[in-house]
Amino acid sequence: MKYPNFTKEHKSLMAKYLSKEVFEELKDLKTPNGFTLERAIKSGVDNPDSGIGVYAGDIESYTVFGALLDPIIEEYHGFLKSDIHKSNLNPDDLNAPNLDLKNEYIVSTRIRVGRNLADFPLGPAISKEQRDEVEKIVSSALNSLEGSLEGRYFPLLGMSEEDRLSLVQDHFLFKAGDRFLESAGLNRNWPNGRGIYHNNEKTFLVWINEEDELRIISMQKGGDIKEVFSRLAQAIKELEKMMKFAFSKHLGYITSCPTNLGTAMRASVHIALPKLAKDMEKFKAITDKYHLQIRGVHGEHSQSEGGIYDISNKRRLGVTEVQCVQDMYDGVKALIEYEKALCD
Ligand code: ADP
Ligand code: DAR
Repeated sequence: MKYPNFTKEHKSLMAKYLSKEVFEELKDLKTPNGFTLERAIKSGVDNPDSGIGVYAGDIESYTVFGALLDPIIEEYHGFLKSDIHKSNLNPDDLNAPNLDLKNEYIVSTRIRVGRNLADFPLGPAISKEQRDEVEKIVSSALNSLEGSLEGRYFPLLGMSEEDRLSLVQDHFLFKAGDRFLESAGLNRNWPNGRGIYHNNEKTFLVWINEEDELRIISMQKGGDIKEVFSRLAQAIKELEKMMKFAFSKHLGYITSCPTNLGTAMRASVHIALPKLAKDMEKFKAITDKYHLQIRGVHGEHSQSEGGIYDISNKRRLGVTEVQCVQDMYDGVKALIEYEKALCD
């Protein structure tokens, strides 16, 4: 492996921290699953517009390639090698009375976590056989759920393109063909081993083998953030009775992308802020103050439509799940108050 030919366009944290010295230290190392530095950084080398530019192939990647990943995690999350991650999924600790009882602003609420099975590699290093085994284990566990979580698993293999596009358009299913995931080896054998589970009300969903082996999702129309969080917490508790997730005391829940480590949680609302949208400087000042991220209505790398924005927590590691949701809630409360003030 040769040192990558970085250009001035390569602005990722990987390009920033992969010095020649770190490269020489790591270039010949392999994890127990045979994952190499070359595979870890391929997405960031192929896609100069990457923000992070590196994916882990297994939990061991975070120690074997620590000379590169530790400074990236420290800069992105403000989280030191010596720090310990704490988890709290108790909805009773969330202070979140409904912000929008008249449904004037919040179109929908969605809270998701990423999870990976403890006894398997992560997506970038997993084999086809292993990924198919993950699909079998997780889908059979999901199909055994009862009560409000009861539903059905739909494999992508054999799904009509019409049904797939309809699920994507309804914001229920992941899009295919992300170039960052492609370079990271996360789209290998597509669509084998991928699919979606949803309960009968389509308020509880699980993606299998997209960027992580599970994306556990609770979502519904409107702004009852606490109800969405409570459903997610209940679902995670049920699933943890049936499978063991990759976790470390230092990094929390282990994910393929370092940005999702810790809680692996993104709590978002789709919210209409037509007045504030005309003052993006003020908009961004508020989202920065409350550690929030702005995305478009079709998720990452998409644009807003009709003045509706996807607003979510940015912090995932070194904060608890309750704090992630509280970040989002408190920020959305401030955004709505400012939007109302602009209408007065
Ligand atoms: P993730 O949240 O899993 O990291 P994305 O940001 O790409 O992934 O979003 C995945 C899908 O979830 C997209 O179709 C997006 O429109 C949808 N989505 C995200 N937040 C919400 C929300 N609050 N309400 C409805 N759909 C949402
Ligand atoms: N393409 C990666 C994405 C980083 C965060 N988003 C994730 N994990 N979906 C990058 O380095 O920009």
